[in-house]
Amino acid sequence: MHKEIQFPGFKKITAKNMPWDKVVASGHRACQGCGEILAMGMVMKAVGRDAIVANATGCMEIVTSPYPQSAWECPWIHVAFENTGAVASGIEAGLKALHRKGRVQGEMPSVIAFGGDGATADIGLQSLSGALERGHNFVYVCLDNEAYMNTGIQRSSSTPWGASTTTSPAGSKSKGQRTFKKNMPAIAAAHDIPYVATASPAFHLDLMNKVRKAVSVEGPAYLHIYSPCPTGWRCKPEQSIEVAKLAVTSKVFPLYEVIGGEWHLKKTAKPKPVEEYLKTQRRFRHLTPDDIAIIQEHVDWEYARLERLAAMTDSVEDEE
Ligand SMILES: Cc1ncc(C[n+]2csc(CCOP(=O)(O)OP(=O)(O)O)c2C)c(N)n1
Ligand code: SF4
Repeated sequence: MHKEIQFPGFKKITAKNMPWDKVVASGHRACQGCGEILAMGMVMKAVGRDAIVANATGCMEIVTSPYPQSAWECPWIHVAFENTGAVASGIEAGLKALHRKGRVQGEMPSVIAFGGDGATADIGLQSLSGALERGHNFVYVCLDNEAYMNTGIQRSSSTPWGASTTTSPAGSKSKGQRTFKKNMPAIAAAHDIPYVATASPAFHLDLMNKVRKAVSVEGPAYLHIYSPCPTGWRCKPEQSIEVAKLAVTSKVFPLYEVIGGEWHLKKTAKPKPVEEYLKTQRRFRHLTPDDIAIIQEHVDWEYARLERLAAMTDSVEDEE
């Protein structure tokens, strides 16, 4: 059902008023060209220091917090895969209680939860679903690098069809991952929460303004951020932003928002063939032209479904 959604206090980020403060400091231990750390840095730049972060197990937790060091310049807690949503809920409920009792006053900090695709779409899905359903005022960010990277490139339910991972290896009897990517943003949207969006570090202003909307909206918000992993995808570190851009322009990872049940799609004017995207990564190098045709058909089908959802709410925008 359509709901009128407000973004109180939303302040748009432009190239001119880009915040200087980093919140996630340099000197962390992420690999070169890591899309997750780029995306996480952008999210925190947009949110600012007035935040409490719950960070699930995974690459981003490991590379930013090797004891006794920390890249975090705001309150931060490490959480397990399965309870990220629950811990974020507890932080938000605790803040509300302290506020009610007068023990904290003024603006409440933003509560942000980060998880990889394994943490989000697989192991932590249950507690995330509970947190979304109970309506906690927090932002959940899925940093999607399409596998369990921290433990050595195992497939997740977010791994795309045909990708070779250590647990879906391509070989003479296998084409790699046998299932299509789980549609996690649609699962979040099905909870009827105020705000869901997909974003990419290749479109940094779009990403940061979606973050600003997510923190300003009252209630749960879910952001699904495409995050290239040169180590696991076998692509060049210096090309990870190019890969992220190609994912959007080939319709593999479309950018859209779901605001109060309305789907707003930023349409790709002249889509590139998926083959251009696939050939940037060695995890797809074994695919035959027939396999690529299967992927293209699936991408077109998914995109047409998005267009229909957006058209139902008159929200298809042409590319800028
Ligand atoms: C319940 C549970 N199972 C397995 C592990 C081991 N483990 C630690 S990190 C990780 C992979 C994380 O994958 P993802 O959430 O996609 O994050 P990424 O490392 O790719 O950023 C696994 C399986 C764990 N910590 N807890
Ligand atoms: S393995 Fe991938 S996700 Fe993890 S730090 Fe390296 S590039 Fe980033």
